[in-house]
Amino acid sequence: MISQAKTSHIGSCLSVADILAVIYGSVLRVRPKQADWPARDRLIVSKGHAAAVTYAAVAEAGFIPTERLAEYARNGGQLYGHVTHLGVPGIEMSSGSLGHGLPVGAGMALTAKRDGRSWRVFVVMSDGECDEGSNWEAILFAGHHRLDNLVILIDYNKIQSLDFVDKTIRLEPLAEKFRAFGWAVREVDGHDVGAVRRICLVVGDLGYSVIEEFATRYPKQFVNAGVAEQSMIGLAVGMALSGKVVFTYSIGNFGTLRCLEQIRNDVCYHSANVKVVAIGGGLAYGNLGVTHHATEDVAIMRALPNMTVVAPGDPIEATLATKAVSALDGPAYLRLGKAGEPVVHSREPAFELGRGITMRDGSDLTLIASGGMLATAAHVADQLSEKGLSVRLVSMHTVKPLDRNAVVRAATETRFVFTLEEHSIEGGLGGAVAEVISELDGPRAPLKRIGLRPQFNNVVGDQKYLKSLHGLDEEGVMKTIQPIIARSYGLVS
Ligand SMILES: Cc1ncc(C[n+]2csc(CCOP(=O)(O)OP(=O)(O)O)c2C)c(N)n1
Repeated sequence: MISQAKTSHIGSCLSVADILAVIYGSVLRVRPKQADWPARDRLIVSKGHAAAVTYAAVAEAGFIPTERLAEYARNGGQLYGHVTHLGVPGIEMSSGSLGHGLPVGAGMALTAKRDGRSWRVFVVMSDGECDEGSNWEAILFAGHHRLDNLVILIDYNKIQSLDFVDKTIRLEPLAEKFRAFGWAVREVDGHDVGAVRRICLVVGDLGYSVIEEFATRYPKQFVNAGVAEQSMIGLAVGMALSGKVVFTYSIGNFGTLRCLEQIRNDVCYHSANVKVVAIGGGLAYGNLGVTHHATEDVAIMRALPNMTVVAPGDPIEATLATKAVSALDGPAYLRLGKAGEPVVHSREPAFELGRGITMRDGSDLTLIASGGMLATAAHVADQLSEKGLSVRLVSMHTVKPLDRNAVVRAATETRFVFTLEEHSIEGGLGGAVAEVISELDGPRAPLKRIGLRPQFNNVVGDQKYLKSLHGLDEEGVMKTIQPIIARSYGLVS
């Protein structure tokens, strides 16, 4: 089954090998010796378990030498048992987790439309893959936007992992479902290579122009969260892999945790230039409930390779951080407040990702704060100074990569280190600082992580109220810090 948005095609075949042979062999406009040729057609094999035939087609088309096929699933080779892009020219996108390819393909097709480019996007999917909700979001999106440069080829072999498709989740009438979403559908025998080829070649001949519409409706480089969060990441990756810097945003956890696996596999693994923005980090959406609290997001994003994690401390840092992640070549997670946060800096500080801002120097203790806790930390620093203590205050706006030097200096030059964050004490800023300090040789200051208890809130409250319950208001932080200092070193009477 072959489908093209407002002109898309779908076909029946028992194996995807014939389809790939046709597409790589005579449909795709590509340059095997210049795999990243910007004007190339894009092919995404979303059913990544079809890796063996995909690599064979890539080799046959001349992207890699045939001898490299011996690397397939072999120790030390690069040809994984699921389709991988790393070290394999001719592969646009790694796959293996079903349901990722089409949203990315839709993002690529959208970019081509907006930029007035003539390249086309082909996505090879499986029938079992049609069970994935992310695909239906993308099908809806592509149909709505009439992406007539996007073609899905569904290997409709009627069998999926554990049983027949009909016995798992019935897809019929599949063609009609696509048509109802605004797609044109053709059904062909997938083994009839002539028929598959004829259908693929008509793609793009329909001349439906929506370029102007896109240019006016979408501000450049932004994916509007008008699409649901799963597809949003895929679309963004598609656009980023087509050369854009793309920002996605949603509130609380929605833009990160719902599509976590897509962020890992599609954004981070591809080092795609996607900036995931959370509006309302921490308890900003307090009384909307636990579902809206972003309280583990930093820990989870921080664990992802290639991801930069930024939680600016005030509106001035937020502006600087936005510019900095925009200029960064690669993925970033920008965790913002909900607006209305107090300004802490009296003038614009020097801002560099991965470098904490020392806002005041001191030798008794260091407060290291991220996100909105910077304001509280500044007030606490004032209070402690009034008591005669010499307080160092560091705004650690970038949690990853962490400013290791600033942490080491805090732990060796001052006598106590406290981290302050509106996030679970597990795995966020406190966790990151603890990792550095615990691996230090020699004497070092004790660390206390001040943050949210790692549990779901069971009472309703706005941000201020909930923060006070967790001891994250000024009074609560003082209550935590004072006895530690007094007990251990007698600095406070
Ligand atoms: C998100 C996700 N869940 C589960 C799997 C495990 N898995 C691998 S192949 C497959 C289904 C195979 O059937 P189908 O998708 O129809 O592909 P075909 O057998 O036709 O190639 C599944 C569930 C996966 N790859 N991704």
